[in-house]
Amino acid sequence: MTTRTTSLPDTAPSPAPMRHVRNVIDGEPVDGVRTFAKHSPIDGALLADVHEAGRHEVDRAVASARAALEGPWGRMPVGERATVLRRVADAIERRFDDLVAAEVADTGKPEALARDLDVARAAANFRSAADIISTAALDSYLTELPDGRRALNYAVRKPLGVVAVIVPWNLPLLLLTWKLAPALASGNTVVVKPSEETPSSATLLAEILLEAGVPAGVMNVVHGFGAGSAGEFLTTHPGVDGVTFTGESSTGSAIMRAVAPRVRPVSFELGGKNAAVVFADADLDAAIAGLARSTYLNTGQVCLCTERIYVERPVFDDVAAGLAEQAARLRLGRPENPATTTGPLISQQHRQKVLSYFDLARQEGANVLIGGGIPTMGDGLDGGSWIEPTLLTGLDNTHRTMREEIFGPVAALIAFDTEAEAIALANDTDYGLAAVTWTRDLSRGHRVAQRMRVGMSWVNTWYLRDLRSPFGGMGLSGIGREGGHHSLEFYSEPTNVCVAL
Ligand code: NAD
Ligand code: 6OD
Repeated sequence: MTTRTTSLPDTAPSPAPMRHVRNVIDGEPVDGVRTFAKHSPIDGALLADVHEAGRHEVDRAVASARAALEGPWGRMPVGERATVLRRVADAIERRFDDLVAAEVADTGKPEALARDLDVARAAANFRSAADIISTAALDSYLTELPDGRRALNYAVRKPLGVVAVIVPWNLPLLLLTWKLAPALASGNTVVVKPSEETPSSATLLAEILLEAGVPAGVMNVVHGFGAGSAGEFLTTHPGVDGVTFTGESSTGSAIMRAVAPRVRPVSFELGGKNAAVVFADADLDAAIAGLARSTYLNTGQVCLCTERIYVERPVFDDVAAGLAEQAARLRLGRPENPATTTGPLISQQHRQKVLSYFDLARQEGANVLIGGGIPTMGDGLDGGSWIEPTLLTGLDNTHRTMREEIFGPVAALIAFDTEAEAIALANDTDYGLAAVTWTRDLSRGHRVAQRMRVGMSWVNTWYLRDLRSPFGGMGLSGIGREGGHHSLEFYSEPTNVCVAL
């Protein structure tokens, strides 16, 4: 065990008052059938009691969404809807600090990260969806048949209907708004089921939407768990027209089974076991800094994070040493301390899972270059779910550590000798979400990036986003793409109209 506290003195804030997080149905706070406790990942303190929705509350939420769909929202002209979405973005910016506080309390992530990534993206997601729906085109054809008949074919976009939006805990507001904004832009109404670990920002967002003039019932929020709880009640509900889900691949599989009897569309953003490939000609300083970011951002709890690093043999030792040095520089600590780079894992349960992979890696023969355990934090933080940023070598693709998603601050380095071998190693996975290639040879960068069997392939950068570009995964990493017109395709039902001329 090592000690990893921030070098600056931390300021322990006075304990926040206990919060009560309720469901939001038809614009009103609604009690659940029982409550469950939400603990702080920072120090383990009890943060809130959360009202768990039962079948009855889920029924009410779906009925409220249906009524709103059939009301003015479902019939609102696109331009007007886009204006409302822009007002939501403005309202998010007005309530920026409240959203940051909610996100930081639930996740323990550094405040700067919540500001720069999570909450900033929430506003951007709404503006982007407003722009995209305002300029979205659909097919139209002038049809001329050999027998002389002529017709005008054109498609009109209708909402999918009442959409279940089920999201995880790692980037709660970013991932919720990434789905919610295009769903609303397309005229749908929604029932959101946030993660049981992060109930706060979704609840606050529902309030913000009402403030911005979105009618009650357009966004409902139900809290709870998956099987036997709100998640299952929602995905099996006959009034739900489609499910958009981000989370673990095994949960995606359970949701697919839940909707199968009613043949409803699903959009899945699932797990990953993402590879980075570093060629010997890469700008090594940039590559090492990029790898540190792609491995450790958000304590490794981003679906796009790198867990497998393939390095061309001549630079293997330099990359391993450089990345271990970067990991050693990370500062674990309180979110409000500007020196903090790295927060805790989301929960004790998730830490147990990540630690079990550290044990497995050792059993499989890994060398632990840095980390591999629980840090001693002091300052009242040892009840939190802190973990050491970790780097491994000595494994190969046959080991479970290299095949299963860990979702923590850990990656393993493996050497390769040829470009073909690097591509084969990177593609040797059941997942297919994201990859990164580091090289100064841009021809090779394009060539390798295109051969990666993933939905997102970066070259000399990572997690640089254009919100219009397609986002999603192959294999165990998901079904469908989100972003720009790709999102609109999931959230809309086009109807073709054919008029004889
Ligand atoms: P999870 O699958 O455990 O939970 C996600 C959500 O699904 C939660 O709201 C949960 O309550 C709900 N849920 C769980 N079981 C359910 C069921 N049977 N029916 C309905 N709902 C159910 O995932 P998590 O642990 O919250 O998040 C981490 C996972 O999410 C990782 O695997 C990560 O890779 C993945 N993820 C993927 C992306 C992406 O874009 N591909 C983005 C973020 C996270
Ligand atoms: O940036 C995004 O739009 C996005 N969907 C990120 C997903 C990150 C996964 O944890």
